[in-house]
Amino acid sequence: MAKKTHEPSDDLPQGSGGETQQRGGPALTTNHGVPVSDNQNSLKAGARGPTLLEDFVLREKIFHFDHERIPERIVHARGTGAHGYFECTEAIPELTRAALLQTKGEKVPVFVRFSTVAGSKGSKDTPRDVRGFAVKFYTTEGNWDLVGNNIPVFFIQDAMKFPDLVHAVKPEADRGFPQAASAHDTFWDFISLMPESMHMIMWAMSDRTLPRSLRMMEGFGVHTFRLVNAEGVAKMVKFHWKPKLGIQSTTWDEAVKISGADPDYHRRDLYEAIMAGNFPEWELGLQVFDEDWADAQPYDVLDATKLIPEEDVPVRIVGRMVLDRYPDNFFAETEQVAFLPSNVVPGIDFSNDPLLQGRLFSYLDTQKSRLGSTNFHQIPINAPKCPMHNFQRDGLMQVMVPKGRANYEPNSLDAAGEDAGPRAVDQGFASVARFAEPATEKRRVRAESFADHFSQARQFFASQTEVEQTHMVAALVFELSKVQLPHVRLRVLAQLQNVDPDLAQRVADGLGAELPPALAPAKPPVDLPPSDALSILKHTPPVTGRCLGVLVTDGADGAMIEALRTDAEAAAATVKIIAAKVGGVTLKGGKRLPADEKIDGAPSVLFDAIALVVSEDGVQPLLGEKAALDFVSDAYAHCKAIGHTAAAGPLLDKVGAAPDGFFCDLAAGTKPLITKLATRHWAREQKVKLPV
Ligand code: HDE
Repeated sequence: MAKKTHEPSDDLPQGSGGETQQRGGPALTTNHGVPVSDNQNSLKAGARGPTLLEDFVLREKIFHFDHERIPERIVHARGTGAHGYFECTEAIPELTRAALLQTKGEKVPVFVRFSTVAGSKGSKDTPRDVRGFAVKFYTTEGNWDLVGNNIPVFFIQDAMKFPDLVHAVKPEADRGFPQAASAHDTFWDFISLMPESMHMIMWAMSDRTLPRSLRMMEGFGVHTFRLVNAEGVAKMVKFHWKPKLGIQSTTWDEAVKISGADPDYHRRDLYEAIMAGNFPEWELGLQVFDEDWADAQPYDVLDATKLIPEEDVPVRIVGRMVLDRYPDNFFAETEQVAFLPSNVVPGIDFSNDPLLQGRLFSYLDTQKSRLGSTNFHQIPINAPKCPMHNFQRDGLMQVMVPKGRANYEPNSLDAAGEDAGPRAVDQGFASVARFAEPATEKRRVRAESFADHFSQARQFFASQTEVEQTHMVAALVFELSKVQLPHVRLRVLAQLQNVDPDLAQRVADGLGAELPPALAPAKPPVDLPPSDALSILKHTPPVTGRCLGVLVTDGADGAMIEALRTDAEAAAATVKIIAAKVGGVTLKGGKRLPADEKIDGAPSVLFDAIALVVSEDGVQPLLGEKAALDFVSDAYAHCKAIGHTAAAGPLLDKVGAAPDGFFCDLAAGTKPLITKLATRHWAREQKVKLPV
């Protein structure tokens, strides 16, 4: 290897062709441990001759690369995850013998994966979609996987329909699009023929499917499960995750623009928060009830299209979960993590929910095909963190090396002084008798108690604020406008009639369609009392974890920028500086301030509120910069708080941003802007949108 001194002038060791030949650090080896002498050049017959088959270093490297991808998940392919811990904050031995809920203060490690449902692995983070919320608890009695969503109900009641649902929402089979979108014919065709989906559709068309951050979503186990105590007494339970940061969503227009500006918006947000030490946190809550209570309800607790209003069974908080470590390697951990709803621990059991029962089969099966081996449980992210012994042996990619010859049981090898292997234990997992179903014949039927498809859908709509209802109408109008088959649109409208005639009329008006009569419901809906827990906007989230985008120019007031930063940090929020050039600006007084982002790389959709800290001279060039004008007009249209200096006037005027209660004159102080970081001025929406 020659050390050349001609360009490039830095100190990189170079080979004879000028290629960088790095040295130092641990030895680079093949997968079999053989040290490699050259990581730049394949073995050739002469400098310009053919490459030799003998080159095992090249062949191994390329062979491994060729197989780097594994099949993506059939659904929930796009996701991101984090490590953390679960801490029991209230011991509940009277309800469950699950080890992780026996002692207040006891912690177990967790791994969480958040996901979208419909898009493939490389799709954007912010489609209108349900989010997966899957938690693996590594308990002292094995792994418990709570594989839930950010919505407490589901589209279908029976596992038999899941492949149809997923086929319908995925890109259409003939054309291969649209990607990560439900706004197309086949999805709405299916939905319009599945009245049981209407409750979930209300949630899906609400702002819940446009989360501002994965840290600001609720999570739900969806199905009814059971808790079993040491005496074998079982209660029914629904699991809830309540985010410490409250729930917040973006607007649809924002989500669309974020997709372009930063398709990794949610994973970046999670990464940045954890790396900055702002660990996301949720409380684990339970709704516990018994079978007699369940039998007295007008809906069936085994029906995954129904929820239990929190007003009827309050959510009891028993633990908290903190995500404090981002994975070291995305593939090894987030991609290879395999969740199984069938992973429960002693003290937790299933219900007869037919959707859950189907899932108990599906996930084990999918993991075997996705990860390629029955030994997928040995991958570190999937392996239990408690002792694990059994007589299962061999298989593709077995990495454990079991000792001795006891690979069967019963055996008496111990009588000969050999290791006889593990034995079943009295305290092991034992299923408790399920709900007694009097009829015992085998039947393919849907229980009549599953037939009311509309009452809770109506309750959800009625529980929303006017703003949220308007967003739902707009979402339905948007999605159905993308449906090209007129009869499908009409059938959805006919279904919506059963949810709420006013909603149906508004959607019909938005489409410019005649409202058809209601389809006959299997069971006429009833009016249920509204539930505040179902609304996002009836609750005010904290400012913690929000991000302020500060647009600065030359001549800007450095003290004001510092004050914004100090106030934001005091509220556990962050600030990003945006300027015309990423090198930054020269502040009043001559000091330089570097920028975090260049203006066209950081549109205001990426921030919770904006501040325009500009000088009179500095603002002039921005008046001719579309990205700067969009920065302001989008923040205005998305109802965000706008902090400004007097010099920002021309910028605000040029985009027609008329001052209102969410305009903050920064000369009068920086704190008022920070207090508005987590909320929006929804009244403004009427000024920038046609009514729906
Ligand atoms: Fe899933 N689901 N699902 N699902 N699901 C999968 O498993 C399936 C359902 C959920 O981050 C797959 O590992 C069936 C409900 C999440 O890795 C697959 C049925 C809920 C994740 C599968 C359902 C979920 C999945 C695809 C109906 C909310 C991502 C890859 C019977 C409670 C987990 C995989 C992760 C993933 C099947 C219904 C949530 C194909 C058959 C209801 C969060 O096995």
